[in-house]
Amino acid sequence: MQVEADPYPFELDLATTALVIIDMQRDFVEPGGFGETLGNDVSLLQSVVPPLRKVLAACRTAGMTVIHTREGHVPDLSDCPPAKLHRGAPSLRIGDPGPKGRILVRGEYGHDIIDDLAPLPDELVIDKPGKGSFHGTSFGAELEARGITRLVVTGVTTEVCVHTTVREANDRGYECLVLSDCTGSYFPAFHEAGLAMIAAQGGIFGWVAPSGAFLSALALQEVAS
Ligand code: TIU
Repeated sequence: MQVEADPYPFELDLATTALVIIDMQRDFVEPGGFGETLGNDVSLLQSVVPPLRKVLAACRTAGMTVIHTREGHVPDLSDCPPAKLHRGAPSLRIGDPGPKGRILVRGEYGHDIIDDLAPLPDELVIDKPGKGSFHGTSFGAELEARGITRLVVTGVTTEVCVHTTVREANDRGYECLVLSDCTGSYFPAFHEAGLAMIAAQGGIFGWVAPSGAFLSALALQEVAS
């Protein structure tokens, strides 16, 4: 089965494909978290939630591997490079107390994934200190252990953690399909440009498709099997 995608159809093989949901945490998509401390309008990310809920439900029904990631740091911030901690002039820094707990710290309410997309107990959650999902994590080893070679990538933000993860994955030999309406940015122009960069040059980093195209292929796959 194939997903109609840019720049050409993406081969769908459920046994070797994982749905990856990047950083759908309160810290990024709700007020009072890390995203807002950086000066962003977090309401811009809300449009990602309904289509991503549908995709998550469909992937669970199809029995696909589902992996969630969370960006954040251990409570003593020993895994937060000073360069990240001191960057810019946010209203609150990583580790400062905020309305949803300490900003971007593991175990805090704000650090966790939003209720609408809460992981099931058997789904893998990768805690990552950086923007990419491979750096400083067991993500690569977990994919290898499961025989996963293809990633359907969703989450936030398109040009930061989604892009970094797709670039890291692409260099490691993974085939990545990014779902355009299941990713989002605080900067709509960056979202559009970020998606265009992935599919340009014959798919230099991977493929891009709307979730509808992915869901159609998934439904056909289930009928066929
Ligand atoms: N600031 C921003 O756009 N994103 C991040 O800091 N992290 C993620 O993208 N998850």
